[in-house]
Amino acid sequence: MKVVSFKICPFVQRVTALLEAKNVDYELEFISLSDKPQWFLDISPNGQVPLLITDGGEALFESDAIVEYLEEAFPALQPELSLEEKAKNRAWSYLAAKNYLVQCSAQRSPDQDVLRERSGMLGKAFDRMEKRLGDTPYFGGDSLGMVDIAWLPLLHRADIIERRSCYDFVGDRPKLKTWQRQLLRTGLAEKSVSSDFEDAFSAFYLSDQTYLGRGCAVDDCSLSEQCALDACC
Ligand SMILES: N[C@@H](CCC(=O)N[C@@H](CS)C(=O)NCC(=O)O)C(=O)O
Repeated sequence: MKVVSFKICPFVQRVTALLEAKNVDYELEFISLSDKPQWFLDISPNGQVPLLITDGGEALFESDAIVEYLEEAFPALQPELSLEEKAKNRAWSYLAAKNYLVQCSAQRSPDQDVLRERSGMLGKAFDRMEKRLGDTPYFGGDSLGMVDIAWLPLLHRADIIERRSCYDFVGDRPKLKTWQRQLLRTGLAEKSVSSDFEDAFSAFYLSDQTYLGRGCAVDDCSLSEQCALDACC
């Protein structure tokens, strides 16, 4: 099967992370979103990535629908769940997906006020998850499940931002932080993106056009020295 992709798209990463978690082989085809190829427009009802082309040639769209298809088409990550547990997991997964673009826009904030406002919106979802998380390594217990996969793109990006700009979207949410570390330890974050993902991501979100990229969001970190040298703030 083939995933039509755009390198830094979190919706795509949710799909590739699930394929990686299930050890399913797939090809990737990257397209330009500013100049979408005609073959893509011909088969994509919403004109968006991810698009999954199955081995039978069916084009599946909308990441929610694609991951549900993959969970049913290949051995389930969590086979023992009741219908009610599955419904709840979908709801917690939707909460992540609804916030992918919120996080993208927060990362692109041009100044402090905008960052504060957008980060606050993402923070509401993070607060809800912080309240829900228990003491197990993964959302649903001791093994990886669909909610973990849905939240991976958010927590992976938050980690890159923290490492490269010192700004911490997760903040003072200890359970979310522990869960973030656990998910990153699985290696799925790296496996589900291309090898130059971090550079491509940083070039877009941590450029001199963004508040985070200019290194202005932190007073107390090793980057502030560089920031002062560049007089960027
Ligand atoms: N609801 C869609 C959202 C996907 C989405 O927003 N993809 C973006 C890239 S991250 C895209 O294709 N944008 C191009 C466009 O909307 O024209 C899904 O879950 O698959």
